[in-house]
Amino acid sequence: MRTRACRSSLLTICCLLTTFIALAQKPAGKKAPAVHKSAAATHATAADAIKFVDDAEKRLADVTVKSNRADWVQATYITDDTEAIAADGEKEATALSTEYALGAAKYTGLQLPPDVARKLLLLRISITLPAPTNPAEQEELTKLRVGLEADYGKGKYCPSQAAGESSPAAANAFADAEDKCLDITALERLMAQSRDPKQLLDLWVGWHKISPPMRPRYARLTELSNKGARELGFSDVGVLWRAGYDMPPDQFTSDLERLWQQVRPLYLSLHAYVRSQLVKKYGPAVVPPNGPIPAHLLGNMWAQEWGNIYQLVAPPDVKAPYDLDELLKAKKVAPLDMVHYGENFFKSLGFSPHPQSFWDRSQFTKPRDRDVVCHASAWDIDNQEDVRLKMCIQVRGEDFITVHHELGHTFYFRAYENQPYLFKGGANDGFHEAIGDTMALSVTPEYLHQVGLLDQVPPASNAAGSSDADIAYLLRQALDKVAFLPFGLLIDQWRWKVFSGEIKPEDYNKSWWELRLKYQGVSPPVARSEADFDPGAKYHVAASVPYMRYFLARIYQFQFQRALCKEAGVAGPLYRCSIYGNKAAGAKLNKMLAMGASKPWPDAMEALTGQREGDATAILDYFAPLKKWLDEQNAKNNAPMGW
Ligand code: X8Z
Ligand code: ZN
Repeated sequence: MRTRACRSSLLTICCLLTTFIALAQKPAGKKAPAVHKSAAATHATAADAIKFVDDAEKRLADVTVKSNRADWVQATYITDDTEAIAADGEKEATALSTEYALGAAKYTGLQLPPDVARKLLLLRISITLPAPTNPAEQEELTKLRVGLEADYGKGKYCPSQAAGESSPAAANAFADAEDKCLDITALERLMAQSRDPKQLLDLWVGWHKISPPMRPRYARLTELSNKGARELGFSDVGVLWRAGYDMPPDQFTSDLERLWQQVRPLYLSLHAYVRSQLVKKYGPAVVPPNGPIPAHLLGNMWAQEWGNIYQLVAPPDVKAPYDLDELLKAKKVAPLDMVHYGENFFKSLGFSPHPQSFWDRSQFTKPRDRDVVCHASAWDIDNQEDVRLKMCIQVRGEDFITVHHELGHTFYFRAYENQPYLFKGGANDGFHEAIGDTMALSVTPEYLHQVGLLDQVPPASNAAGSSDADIAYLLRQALDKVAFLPFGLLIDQWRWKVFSGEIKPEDYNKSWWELRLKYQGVSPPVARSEADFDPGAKYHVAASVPYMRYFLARIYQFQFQRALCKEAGVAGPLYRCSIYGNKAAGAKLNKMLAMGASKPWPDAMEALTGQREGDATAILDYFAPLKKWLDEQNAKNNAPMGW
């Protein structure tokens, strides 16, 4: 039933036990409406509960398929009409889900078959933005959500002076842009390529102008969805989101802190090293040697992944093993070929190919003639065969990895297609986000050589330790994987506080930058104020897609890879392991994927890894040679740590 990965799924699957939901449903201070009449009070029987769940599965399946189709058309053709149609579909689906979420409470306290009990629990927590029961407010909320996502999709920056004094890359992009306006795809490309701090600043500021108009609507969306959450018995939407991890919400919060503390020293080493290199490049007036890194200099609009500045921070004496952007271009790989590489990877593990409809109905590249939501996503339209990918693929390494990420979702959809409707979902949402990334960890130099993209494999590490090529590869990987960790963690720290009321609308921007400073050690490149709304310039905030899933996925994917490499019998360091072509690893993975959401996530984790918890030792093992190298470099350069 998890229909859209990387979308504000109406029915995002999560899992938990009765006791956890009881703990989640303690409205703090605010009185929840009396919706929870227990079985004893209503004289409901186990047979009633079974019938209720059966009905819910049938009706929700129907209504969500309709809503998915409307959402698909809207996301791939943004107009006022498609926006209205999508909002209508979402309204109907939300109303029905709310009805079932409220109704499920009637059966608490009954002795039920475990799968029925689990489905009832899932029904109660699976609405991302619950709407109040009042139809007018339902309509208002769905219009707000769809409208905010559409605004993001339509967002553009139209520089007043086009090519003028810009770098050659910018000049080309400006020349290409028919209307001299840059959408997020073009802006991302420029942010990745430009090394001119003035131009980077201009692009950064330009994009962040799309979001101030979202601010009042975002505040209203928060108010309405909180009202919906309270009607369901949760004190706010953040508590509802945290209830989806088979443990009490507070325990989930401390578990995240445990994981963050495991990886924080690695992040600090990377941050210190990158900053010291950026000081060399831009000078201490632009990059403070002891302070936070200005957010426009890291090769990415949100400073969330830093791989695009690899060339800037790579030590001059260490040759990069390869540049995936260049390999793809040299081999004349087209966007569609990139999807075929990804699909072939899954096929090599024993997965069935995607049906023809996937190739016919997906959006792989940006249409020339209309606004679309370019942010990549994977769709399960009909809970069966009709899976799709929506991207604006550019031929570059970053998108090669994103294609694998998205296919992780679509192959997960297919793997659990025989589960009953309410169990069609990831073990938790972090699992869904981790599968494709796990596959991309197998995109090693050896793998690229095997598939004909890389002519020569760089020398492997020797007995004495890691080779230069290994360090270069690991640094490139860390700039994406490790740099992302605090970003992944902070987005929902912000939203949870917004939902709980701890952050008020008048402090939206200030608190955003406080968190970015605290966790990431980055700063806004120009002074910001409450006239800005920088969170809204990030897709997942505008579109109301929960984000903690990506932090979890960064931890899980290394655990999954460690287990799969063991299953495949691949010896040697984890970072050199590719499971490409290994059917035993594929079978083990499929076993976990096919469980869908039918069991609490620790059971799924155990099926693949033998462990029952998130464990950052796998990511630390993977990067261990790099951590040693970074610490040596930082000591040699007298690079200060922290900010
Ligand atoms: O949104 C995504 C995917 C779709 S689920 C492309 N990701 C996050 C982001 O772009 O912010 C993948 C990594 C983090
Ligand atoms: Zn995803």
